Amino acid sequence: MNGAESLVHSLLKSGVDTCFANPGTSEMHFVAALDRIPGMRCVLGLFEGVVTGAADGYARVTGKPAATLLHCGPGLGNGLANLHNARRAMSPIVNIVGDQATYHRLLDPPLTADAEGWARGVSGWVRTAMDVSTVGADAAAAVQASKIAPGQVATLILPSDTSWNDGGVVADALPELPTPLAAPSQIDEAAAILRRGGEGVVLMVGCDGVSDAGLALAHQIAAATGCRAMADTSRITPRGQGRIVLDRVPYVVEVAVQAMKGTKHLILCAARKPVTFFAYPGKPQTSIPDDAQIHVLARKDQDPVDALARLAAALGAPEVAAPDYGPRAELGTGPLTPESFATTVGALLPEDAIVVDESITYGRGLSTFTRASPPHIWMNPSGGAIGGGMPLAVGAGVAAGGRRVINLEADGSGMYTVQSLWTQARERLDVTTVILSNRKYQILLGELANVGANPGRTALEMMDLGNPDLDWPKIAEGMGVEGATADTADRFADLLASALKRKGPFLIELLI
Ligand SMILES: Cc1ncc(C[n+]2csc(CCOP(=O)(O)OP(=O)(O)O)c2C)c(N)n1
Repeated sequence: MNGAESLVHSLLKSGVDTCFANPGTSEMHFVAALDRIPGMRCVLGLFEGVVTGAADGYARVTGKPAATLLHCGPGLGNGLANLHNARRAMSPIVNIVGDQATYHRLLDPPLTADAEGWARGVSGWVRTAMDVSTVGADAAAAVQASKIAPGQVATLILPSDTSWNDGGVVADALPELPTPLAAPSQIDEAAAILRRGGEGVVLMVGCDGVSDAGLALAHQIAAATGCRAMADTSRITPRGQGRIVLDRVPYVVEVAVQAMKGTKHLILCAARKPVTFFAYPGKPQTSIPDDAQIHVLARKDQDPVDALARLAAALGAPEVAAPDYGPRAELGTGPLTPESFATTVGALLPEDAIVVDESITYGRGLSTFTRASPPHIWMNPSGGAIGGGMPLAVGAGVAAGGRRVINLEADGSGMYTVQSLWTQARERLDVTTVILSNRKYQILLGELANVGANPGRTALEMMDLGNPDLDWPKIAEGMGVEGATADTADRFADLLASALKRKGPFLIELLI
């Protein structure tokens, strides 16, 4: 058995059965091993940003890692932005980077780069497999590391000689490391604050706290004490009728400051104190008032659901039903507006849908108008690196098991990783993509004003995606995905209703 074969066997033994790949010469033995070993689903992405973003989307839906297969430092480099998004989402990923043979690396051939160094910025665990006999054990260790709470990227660099040499040894799965529980003092401190009353107290829940169980407990605590429960970053957000939907801190600084005004105590449960996306001249860096006290109910590496359950018990907070979000949104009619777009999505969202939201500026009505839709899950590219949405939809589509993926995608962001459509066609994924074609980097026009810059023609041209206009149905068709254009809400409703019924991918371009 060669090293590559021991790697594939060991990954399978550790429960990793899906690999998003873009291989090169140094990965040929891994690819050849896949022919001989059944059980690994291998999905080709035509750019490494698709590969890494898809592994993120897969992890978010299944809760378990997929493997990637990337080629040397430059292949890893192409995949870094979406590994960054995965790091921010705390997604478990076994990130495999093939590299130069151990003895050839010394000659500094063209594709040689500091792969370990590049990996380190996005990975919680990095190892280079240096000997064929330990590649299997390295793979098992990478899977174990990727699952350490709250989840992380584990990068295994694989020199080609450790792949092709004989002497591979298959490793058994390593046990999942237990997630530490919050200390009693953490629960006591939060309980003491909340016993004094919930006025001015914000309970901020993140990571796996944003799960059905965690959200129900946060809602229970809020109902019993009058505090405000809010959500921070998580891999996915369960939403819809019958579920608890928590507010988030808004993006725009002034709106965020207003929303968080009066906060006296901020209780963090696997969450971070909110900071603004950027600094702006003369504006605050956080929406939390300076005199607010911070309390840590659970760190990110501690179990947030357990901490919430113990806090609810300490407070004697009884179970409460989810609020009724009222009637479902109705189909939009007339011109396309953020509202008619959002109500149409809300009206048609199928039960158990997986929504990948990279709608940037046009999605501002979505959270309101999808609240009363049937239960579904929601995800965003968590690290703010645009171009995450379409790859997330690929990974979610591979993991979906019959569920529908709806990717709401701003046109500028979509162009970063547009090759995702080809993988969707090839794998026949049930992904419906809605492109929000404003032919602008709209959000940056707002940011110009926010930073106090004074734009002239050249500056404005840097935010204009027209001249030439992108023709999305043609782009999609060229990659094997059928598409159509809508310029009214009625036409959008017709197209979305029929796209959601058909098998396989479809793209709708909204001219907004
Ligand atoms: C990887 C990366 N590159 C660049 C940016 C800067 N950036 C933020 S938003 C944006 C444009 C977004 O335009 P689009 O996706 O069309 O959405 P719109 O603002 O028009 O709604 C850019 C370039 C970023 N966040 N991430």
